[in-house]
Amino acid sequence: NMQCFPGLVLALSSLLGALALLQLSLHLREPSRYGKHEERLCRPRGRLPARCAWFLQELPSFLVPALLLALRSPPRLEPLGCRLLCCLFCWHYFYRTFIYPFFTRGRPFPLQLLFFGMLFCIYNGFLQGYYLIYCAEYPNDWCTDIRFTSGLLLFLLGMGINIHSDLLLRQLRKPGEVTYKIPQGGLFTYVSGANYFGEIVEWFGFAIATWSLPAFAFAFFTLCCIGPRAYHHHRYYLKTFTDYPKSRKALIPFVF
Ligand code: NDX
Repeated sequence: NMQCFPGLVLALSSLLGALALLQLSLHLREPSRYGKHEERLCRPRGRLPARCAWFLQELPSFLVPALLLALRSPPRLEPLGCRLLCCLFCWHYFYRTFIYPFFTRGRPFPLQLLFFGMLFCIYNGFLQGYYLIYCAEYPNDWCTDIRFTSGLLLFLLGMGINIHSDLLLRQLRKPGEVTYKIPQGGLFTYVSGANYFGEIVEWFGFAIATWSLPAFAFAFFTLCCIGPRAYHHHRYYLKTFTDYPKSRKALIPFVF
């Protein structure tokens, strides 16, 4: 029977923070080599169709916490906050695993990155799920706490922006097309990385709602991982399209 080891949560969260810094130092100058930043385009070996790749990569982030939640015995019924928060996490990854991949028109994804991405999703899925189901303690009225309500609001807002922006990106291509165009509409009016902006807002909202070290570590990781990527997308657009909207920022509307 599993129980809470606070030392384990602290260790795994610190390692996640360290990975975030590693990620930042590796990718501040050079983007991760997938999507528009992959150089050797016509090398079909060592890649998987985007659909399979995103499905496999993100599946553990849904499965691991969902199983932890379902299999805990005795089931944790109190407080409501824990289950609700765990369900929010699973809800995002339900979208990312079972919906997003089936509509994506992305290029084939490098196997090597897929492997690391999967490892990451197992790690983070375990950390968030384990903490919420075995360790987190909330007062019974957590659902009315300002941290919970404001965090939840940010989470939902971020998720809305993320899903809407993913949709706008997908509509830039016809099925089978792999070319890049200038994204238009929604938050893309203001930033090149609208989908990333949404995802970052979402995970900071989640961190505030859970008020927990693992969730803040993951929000920080997300920022370090896709923040630089938004910047590289922005530079790519400026370099590729001479008519790229001049007022558009990289990640944060009107700021950066
Ligand atoms: N998966 C998170 N590091 C990552 C995969 C890679 O969910 O070892 C992080 C995630 C992983 C990474 C993951 C973790 C760190 C890893 C890294 C690989 C190496 C690295 C493991 C797990 C590592 C150490 C050593 C430190 C541990 O053809 P295409 O694909 O470009 O098409 C795109 C299309 N598109 C356009 N179409 C037409 N015209 C245009 N102008 C277009 N621009 C884009 O839209 C795609 O089909 C689609 C989206 O593309 P893009 O590039 O905007 O987003 P993408 O990066 O593919 O992310 C997709 C979604 C997005 O909503 C994003 O917010 C979310 O996933 N995401 C992505 C990455 C990480 C993450 C969320 C998170 O940290 N929460």
